[in-house]
Amino acid sequence: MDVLNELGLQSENPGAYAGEWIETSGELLASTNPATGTVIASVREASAQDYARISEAAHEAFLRWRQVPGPQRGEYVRRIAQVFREHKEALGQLVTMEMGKIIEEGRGEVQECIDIADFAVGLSRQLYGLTIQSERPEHSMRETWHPLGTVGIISAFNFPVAVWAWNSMIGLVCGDANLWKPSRKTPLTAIAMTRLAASVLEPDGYGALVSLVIGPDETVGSALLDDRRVPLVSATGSTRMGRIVSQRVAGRLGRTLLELGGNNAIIVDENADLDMATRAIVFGAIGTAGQRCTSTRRVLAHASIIEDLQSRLVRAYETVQAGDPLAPDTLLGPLIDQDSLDAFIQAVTAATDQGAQLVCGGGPIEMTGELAAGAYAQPTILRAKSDLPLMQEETFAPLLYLVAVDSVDEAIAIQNDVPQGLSSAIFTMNVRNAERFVSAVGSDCGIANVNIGTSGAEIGGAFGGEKDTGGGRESGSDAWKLYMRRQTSTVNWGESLPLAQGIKFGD
Ligand code: UN1
Repeated sequence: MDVLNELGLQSENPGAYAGEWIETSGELLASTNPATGTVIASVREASAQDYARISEAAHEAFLRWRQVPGPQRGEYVRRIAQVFREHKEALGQLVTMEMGKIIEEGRGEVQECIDIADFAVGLSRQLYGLTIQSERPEHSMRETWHPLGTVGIISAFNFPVAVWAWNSMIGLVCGDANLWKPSRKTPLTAIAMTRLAASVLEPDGYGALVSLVIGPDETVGSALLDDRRVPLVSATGSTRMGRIVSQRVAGRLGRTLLELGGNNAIIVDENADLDMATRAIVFGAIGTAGQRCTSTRRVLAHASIIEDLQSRLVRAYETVQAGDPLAPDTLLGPLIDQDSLDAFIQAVTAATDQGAQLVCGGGPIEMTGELAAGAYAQPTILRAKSDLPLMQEETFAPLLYLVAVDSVDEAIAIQNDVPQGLSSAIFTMNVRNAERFVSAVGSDCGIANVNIGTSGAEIGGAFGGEKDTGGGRESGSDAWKLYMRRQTSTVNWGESLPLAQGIKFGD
């Protein structure tokens, strides 16, 4: 296949890199295309012994890299972005083949990697600290930021390349090494990205800065969590996984950056632009087949417009074409696997048992021919009351709850009344309601948008959320600070030794 050739993938690939590709000693893992069920290629997984070697190499590379000036580190990242640009189309296709999102979103995900790399290049000339007024004469005080060490990156299947790039491109300019443990459902995209980044770093002996380890949670995942050479573990995935990561890493007083489940709502006010709201809801609920952590799961609509909104949504849902995610007209690809489809069907059954009304969808889509093996879910809308127990949970599928509300205050209260706190949005033309939504008494989420949906954030902002979403912030803004260690230095350039707080000690 051309895409595999272009990206240097073989039919069997080593599942670990640490400055060189490692002859891994684990099991053979087949990566399948979720749309067709066919094997794309295989990966020889890493073992716990392989892990020790990779961590060692990453640490050794870090010790050298931290001495390279920031802007020079940025120059490497600039060249990495260039390599991503050159292979954007092939990478986008590989993301689609291995993960199942439609090609437009596959390309968009690669663009997100390019964007964060460009952002990181600019950052490499900044990484500013502070100067602070000292209370003592002839003293200066400042705060500086230094490289941290190896950043462990645990990523999920749904964003198989972008979330790694958010962490690793920032990590690189911050002077860190990166050790990536990708989802075992998307090992080939991880190998391809590593290969491209390493093509820039390896000739100068810095390949191990983008180390990779593919293997089971119980062996290599466990070793990563307990590895004292990894001061920061950045993990994306389920809240269940995040709790384990958080507790294990905290046990050794390591730092975590968690980006876990979402249960994102769009509030539609009585005077909202319903055309815009409909489009945002359709993209948010059906895009990536509802498998983004930012996917729209709940719509809280004013009772005066809910019937109109519902019929617009149903009409739009009817036009959504399910099919081959590589085909340009397809808007809905498969779920990642049959387990996901089973969980979706169970959620629909449980929600209707709890009193929700099915508006459309609710079952699997039977595909024919090549796509018969794909686990396709019908885009589904359920009308529900705000106290539906299942609405507290995140179902990773195109399943949307539509709830009637009588005011924006009521909508905000319902929106916040879930364990998760990632993304949120309001559609309104009322400036008071818009500002209230983004105020201290409004949305309790990490992301709160006005007249924009819940998903599809730009890289420039800090990304993450509160409560069961884990509290982490990655990507843009000043998220880089988590990837560095802060140092406060007070320098005495005078000839006496005054003590702070005016203390006299023996003089
Ligand atoms: C995720 O689903 O883990 O905001 C990340 C978005 C994307 C990133 C999603 N830029 O939807």
